[in-house]
Amino acid sequence: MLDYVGLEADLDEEERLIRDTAREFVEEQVNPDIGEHFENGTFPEELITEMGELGFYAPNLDGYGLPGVSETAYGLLMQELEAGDSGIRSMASVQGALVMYPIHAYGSDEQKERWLADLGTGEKVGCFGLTEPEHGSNPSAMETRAEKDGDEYVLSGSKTWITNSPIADVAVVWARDTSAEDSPVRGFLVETDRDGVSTNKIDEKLSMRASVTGEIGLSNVRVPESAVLPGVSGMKGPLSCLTQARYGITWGAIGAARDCFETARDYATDREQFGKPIGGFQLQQGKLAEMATQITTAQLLSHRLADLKERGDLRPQQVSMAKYNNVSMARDQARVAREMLGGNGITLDYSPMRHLANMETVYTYEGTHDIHSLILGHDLTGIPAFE
Ligand code: TGC
Ligand code: FAD
Repeated sequence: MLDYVGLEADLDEEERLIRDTAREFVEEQVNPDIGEHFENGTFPEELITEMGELGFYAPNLDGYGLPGVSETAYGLLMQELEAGDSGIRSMASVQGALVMYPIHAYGSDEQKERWLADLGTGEKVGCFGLTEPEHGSNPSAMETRAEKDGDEYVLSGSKTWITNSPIADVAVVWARDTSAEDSPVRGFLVETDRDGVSTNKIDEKLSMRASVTGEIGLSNVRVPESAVLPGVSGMKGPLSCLTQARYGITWGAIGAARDCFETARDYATDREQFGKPIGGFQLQQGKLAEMATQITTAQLLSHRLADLKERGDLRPQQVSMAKYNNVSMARDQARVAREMLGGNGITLDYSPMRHLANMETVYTYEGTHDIHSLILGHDLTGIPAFE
């Protein structure tokens, strides 16, 4: 596997073990059927608990049966999962970074006891409801409301584009608490079988097909006060979860790009035209050289982020830079790999076109490429472009 500057040498034993476990899981359990799932628009749901048993959900957190592995190990895990398919990495990202993380960081002891172990094993599935039909890039304009009524809250509104909502047991729903001054955004743990909750599936996606995406309809849904995440108030709540998930995506995108590179290199050394392997022509070598260089640069960025995160120095803007660079890189390189495979490249027999289609979503979710460029622009100039 591509490791041009020998990053492997700096990994410790646990990091290698986690990477190898995930790589073997992808080779044996994901790769054989992923094309079929992509074609059918289904997620391999039988893998949800298996991924839990293998410790793929939030292993970088500790307590409640979670091992607290290094941020490098966590990143390598995301990289290997997305080398299989972005839908598999999304499953782990949402469950770990967007559902377990907020409960771990901001939940009450009771909420942690109730949910973390079951989410960690995959016995329960969670989803993260921030985006609304009219508010995607600017979630702070959300319309979903939580109104206090005695010792309950009544939630109304709708969320859309929610990964796993149709198969989730619990949704972390972000809503404005109208009972408090200035109606701050609060997080609510909403079981999806409560009266008034609907989770319709969004069909006919042309990207991220091996992942379930849906809506969350909330029609006067009553939840007890104990469903509120007590430890956070304001947009910092959801945005801090996004930083965790975006960090994983910076690694995941490298996995998808690396799989495209490996596929293109194998194909180029095997496929003959004009009497020799196409990989012997300078044009094709140039493409492979560019691909390897871009992937290696992205690897270095994510490894650096891991060190900063490990010592508590990572800034969200640095994560934005890596999401901006690495996902765009993976999208570009998937297209180059696809073209190197000629006509075969447009089929599901090879991975690049599937990765390329997935990258359209990854480029858009967790903050679009444009939004990350504006976050960087704000950081670099001190002038916010959003206002
Ligand atoms: P702003 O006024 O800038 O900040 C409000 C408060 O939040 C803090 N903050 C952050 N904290 C941690 N991480 C971050 N990334 C943070 N960004 C901001 C900030 O310090 C402030 O704290 P405090 O204490 O001063 O109150 O917030 P804003 O509302 O103006 O945000 C602007 C903007 C555009 C950057 C933000 O809205 C944004 O990132 N928009 C993009 C929306 C987005 O990424 N949505 C993703 C939805 S979830 C998803 O796509 C999941 S897909 C998962 C999968 O399947 O893998
Ligand atoms: P918009 O915000 O309407 O943007 C449309 C275009 O305008 C984009 O190109 C954008 O970059 C551009 N734009 C917007 N604002 C500006 C600006 N100020 N300056 C310049 N250009 C701008 N959300 C969740 O909450 N939970 C999930 O689990 C989840 N999973 C998802 C899964 C999939 C498969 C997809 C496709 C999306 C998912 N999302 C999820 C939603 C995702 O985060 C949003 O799609 C994303 O934040 C963009 O919002 P939008 O689609 O409304 O686009």
